[in-house]
Amino acid sequence: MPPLKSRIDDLAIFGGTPNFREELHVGRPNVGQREAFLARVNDLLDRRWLTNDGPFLQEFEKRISERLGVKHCIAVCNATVGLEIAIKAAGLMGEVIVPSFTFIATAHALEWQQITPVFCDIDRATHNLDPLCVEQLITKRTTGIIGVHLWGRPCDVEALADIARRHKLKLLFDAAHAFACSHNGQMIGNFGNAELFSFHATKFLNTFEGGAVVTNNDELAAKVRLMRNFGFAGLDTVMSLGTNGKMSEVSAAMGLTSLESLDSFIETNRRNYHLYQQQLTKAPGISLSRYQEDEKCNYQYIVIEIDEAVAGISRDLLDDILWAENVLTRRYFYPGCHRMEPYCTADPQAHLRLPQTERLAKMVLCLPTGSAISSAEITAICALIEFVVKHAEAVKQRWSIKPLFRHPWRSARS
Ligand code: T4K
Repeated sequence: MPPLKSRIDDLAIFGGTPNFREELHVGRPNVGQREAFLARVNDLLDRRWLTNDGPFLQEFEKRISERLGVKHCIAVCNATVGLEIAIKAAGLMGEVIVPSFTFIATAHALEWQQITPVFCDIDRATHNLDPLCVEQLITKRTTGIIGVHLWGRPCDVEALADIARRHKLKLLFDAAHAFACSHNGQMIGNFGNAELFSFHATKFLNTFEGGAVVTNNDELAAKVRLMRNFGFAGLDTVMSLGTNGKMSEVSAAMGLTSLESLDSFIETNRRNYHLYQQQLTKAPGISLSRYQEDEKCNYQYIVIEIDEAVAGISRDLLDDILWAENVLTRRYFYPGCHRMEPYCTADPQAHLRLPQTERLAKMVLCLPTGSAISSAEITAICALIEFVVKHAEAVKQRWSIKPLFRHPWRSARS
């Protein structure tokens, strides 16, 4: 790493040398014990059993159920298909209330099956569904609520369950971010009618692509299991509509290997989070979203909020500055699902009822963490942010005159 910046001309955005030679990503995969994984790959090749409810898949499902204390785990090829299956199996139709401040998959999984996602505002502090807003959006067509445990921080599970019970709605949780997290001492995976995890490569526990539907409901689990495999029950009997949502053996092998390193992945994330927490104190207007540490957390997202009025710099300019330094920060989940197709055309006024979503979508930035980043790199990222905020006025002025760096995605950005 080159020495830290001392003048604003040293910033790469103005032609200086980038702070980092190699790109630092948000979502760099964690890889567990390579030898253990390769041994499993040899096993599955020797067995010539590559997919369709193989032994690794069954073991993976069992390990997850045990770890979470949940009755059923049905592993799937990715969380999006898992969500689609859970939605179908739970019998959702008409309208379903979801946050807009989430990955687009949450909304698409509904729209894909002609169910209207009704976007609901979030709580300013937790970034999760605001139960008061949920209640206001219930109509005769509403059949369910999908809460998202964003960044792995649990929704207000009790309030949502109460609303669902009173209005006879189904309650699912998109727990894509929340594997290995708990709420009131109980593991995520045990709430609502079913919950859904993602094990995509960018998640702290990965199966390359993958996910799992978990539930304590026997009937729902049986439906999901059938639907994951085209509705087949036996060699030539189809019991229901289904799709191909199966997880392959190589993914399950990666999942088992990842599970063996789970505690060390979490420990690394926890260390990184504390380092960011210690070092981001000197930049006014920059606040780190906190985890509730008396619960189990996976700490997989480092989320900062940039209050432009205090920091003197916008989230987007800070994002550009960091990219120029090879810190590939992400503006998850800008601009909110309601501002993306097909939803913005279907409901162009949705932003009017989503003030917190609109506000946060302009403030939030995710920073790199995980096992691919070192403590020294985190320290350097924090020093960079501090430097930029300290010189915010000069940086802004210089930027308005002669920007040298263009964000590679600038043309696709608003
Ligand atoms: N619900 C929620 C709340 C979700 O966040 C997600 C997924 C889902 C549902 C659906 O789950 P899946 O169907 O995907 O299982 C990434 C992930 O693709 C996506 O899984 C995740 N959420 C989302 C938050 O992040 P992108 O479009 O940002 O991915 P991409 O390709 O830009 O990669 C992110 C960064 O990671 C890049 O800097 C590159 C780096 N990377 C990525 C991959 C795949 C690597 O270094 N190595 C890799 O192998 O969506």
